[in-house]
Amino acid sequence: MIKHASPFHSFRLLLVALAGFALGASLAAQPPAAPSAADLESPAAREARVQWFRQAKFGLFIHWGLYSIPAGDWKGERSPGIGEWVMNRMQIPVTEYAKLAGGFNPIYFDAEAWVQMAEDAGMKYIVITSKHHDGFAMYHSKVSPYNIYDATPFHRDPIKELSEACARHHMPFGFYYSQSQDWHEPGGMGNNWDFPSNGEKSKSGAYDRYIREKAVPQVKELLSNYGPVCLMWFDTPQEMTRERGQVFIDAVRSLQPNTLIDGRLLPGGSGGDYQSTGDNAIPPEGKDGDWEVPATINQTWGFRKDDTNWKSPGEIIFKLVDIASKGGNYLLNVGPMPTGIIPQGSQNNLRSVGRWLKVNGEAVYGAGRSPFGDEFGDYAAKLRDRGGKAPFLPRTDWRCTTKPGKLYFTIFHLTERVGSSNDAYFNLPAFKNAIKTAYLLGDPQKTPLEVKTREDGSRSLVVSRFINDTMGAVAVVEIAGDAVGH
Ligand code: FHN
Repeated sequence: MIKHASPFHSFRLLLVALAGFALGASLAAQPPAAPSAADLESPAAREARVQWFRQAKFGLFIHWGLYSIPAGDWKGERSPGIGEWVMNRMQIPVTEYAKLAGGFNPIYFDAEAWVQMAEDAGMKYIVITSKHHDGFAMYHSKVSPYNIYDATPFHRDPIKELSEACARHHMPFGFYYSQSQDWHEPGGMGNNWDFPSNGEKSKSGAYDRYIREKAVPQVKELLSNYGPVCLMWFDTPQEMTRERGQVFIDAVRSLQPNTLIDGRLLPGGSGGDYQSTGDNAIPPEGKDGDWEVPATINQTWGFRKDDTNWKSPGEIIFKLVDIASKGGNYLLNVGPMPTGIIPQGSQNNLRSVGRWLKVNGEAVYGAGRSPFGDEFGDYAAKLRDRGGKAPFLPRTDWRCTTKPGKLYFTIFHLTERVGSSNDAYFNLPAFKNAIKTAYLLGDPQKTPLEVKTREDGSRSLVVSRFINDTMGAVAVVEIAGDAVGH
C-alpha cells in the first residue's frame, strides 16, 4: 500500500522551502542562520507550524500510567472520579504509590498495534502521557529513576517503541507532560498531603527547583530522543507564571522549532500555538483561531475497571463533525489497561468511526467551518440555568463543513418525507450561489441528487430517507464560486 506523506511531513518540507526563500539568493553560499526566538514567535512562524494540525482534525489521546493498576480502586475502596487521579483522591503517600511500579508489567503492549488502531480509526496524530500528575515517567528518563524502564519489571521504553511505530506510519506523535503538578516531588504542585502547600513551595523556591531539575530536563529529553515531536501538551498550569512558562517555551523552540505548544502551558492559554477548550467542552457555536477539544471516550482518562460507558460510533462521529464544523480539532482519549491492551470496547467503536471516515473523511480532514450557524442551535428564550444564564439548546439535525467550491452537509436526522415515497427532503440553508451538482460521498458513482427549488427560492436535496439510518450521511453540494454568498 502506498503511504502518503503526513501533513506534518509536508509542513517540514514547506518550512525548509520557506527558509530557503527567506534567505535569498545573495546568501545562498552561507549556511542558513538559526531562526531567532522572536522569529519563532512571529505570526508567520506560528501559521506555518500549525498547518498540519488544521488538516488533521482528529487525534488519539492516550492516558497510560501506574494508575491503570488500581483502575479506580484503592485497598478495596472505590476512588471517585477520573482514574488517573487515584493518588490524589485517596491521598496515597508517595512511598506507597511508588510501590505500584514493582507490579507494572504490560507484557501485551504492542506499539505497532496501537498506532495501527489509531490509523484504522482515521486519527491523524497521537498524544500520550509521558508523565502525568503522579510524576511517573512512561519513558526511559535519565533525569529521574522514577520511570517505566528503571522502576518496573517491564524494563522497556514504550514511548521509544511508539515513536518508531509512528515514524513507520507517518503518524505525527506528541507528548502530554504535566509541567506543574507532580505529586511525587516535594517541589511539584498538587501533593499537599505529603509535602507543604502549593503556595509555600512556590515561595520557598522548591517549585522552581523542581522545574529546573526535573520538569524542564525531562521535556528536553522528550524533545531530544524520540524524533520529531508534533506537539507538547502541557496541562493544569498551577503557579505557572510567564517567566516559568518561558523556560518551557525556550526548551521547545530551541530543540524542535516546529513543535506546537498546546493551550495549557500558562493560565489563559497564552504562550501556546492553539487553544485547548475545557475537558469535553465543545463550544456551542463556531469559534475563531486554532483550537482543540480534549475528550474522553467514556468518563475517565486513565483506565478504570468500572467504566465501560463507551461513546457509540454515532456519538463520536457527531462530535467530530460538530467540532470540525465549528473550526476545531477533536483529541479523543483511550485509557490502556496495565496489561498494555487498549480496552476492546473503545477499540471497536473507534474502528467503526474509521470505517465511516474512510468513506466520508473528505468532509472532515482539512475542512473549514460552517458558513451558516443556525444549525448549531440557539440560546433559550425563557429558560435560565442556575447561574441565571440562558442555556444553549443544541440542534443536531445536520452540520456543514467546507472546502473551496464545496459544501459538505453531514445529515444526522431527516425530518421531511417526500409524500409517501421512500424519499426525504434535506432542506438546504439559504445561500446565493448556484448549485452545480450534489451527490453523496457514500455513492462512488456520484449520482446527482435532485435539487428541488421552490418559488420562494428555498432549495432542498431529495435523498433516500434511509441514508442516515445508522450514522450521518454526507451530501456534497458543489457551488458556483469558492465561498458561500448570503
Ligand atoms: O487533571 C488532568 C486530567 O487528569 C486529564 O489529564 C485532563 C486531560 O485534558 N487534564 C487535566 C484536567 O483538565
